[in-house]
Amino acid sequence: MKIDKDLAIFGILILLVGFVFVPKIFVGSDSSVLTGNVISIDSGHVRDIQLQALQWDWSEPTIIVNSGELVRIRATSNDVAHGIAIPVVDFNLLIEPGKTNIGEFIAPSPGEYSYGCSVMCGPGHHNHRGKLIVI
Ligand SMILES: [Cu+2]
Repeated sequence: MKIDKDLAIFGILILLVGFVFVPKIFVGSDSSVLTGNVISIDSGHVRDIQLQALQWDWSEPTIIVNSGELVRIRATSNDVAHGIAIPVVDFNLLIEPGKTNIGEFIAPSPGEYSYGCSVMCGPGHHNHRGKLIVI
């Protein structure tokens, strides 16, 4: 009779573990999708921006993104080396002729921000600027 009682207690413990801990694992993984900046990564959404830099302009002089989304810049140059610096998100990506360089940042809170070339690319470098609009 002692063995049957131990088995019953063991069975109850197994059931409790199943009911208490297993649902927590599923709730935990579901809720992590809904937190913080992880949203855009977990949902698979990436804002892909193809950007070509040239003396002294950009293929996308105005970049529009949604606040909180992951922005991926794929940058190329057909002339000389440039760079794209977006101070508000501490982003700086070198852009080299004949290459595609890729960088990512999380779009900040809504607003209008400026970006500019971070590599001395010739006499027009100081006006080599663009706009980042976050909605
Ligand atoms: Cu430049």
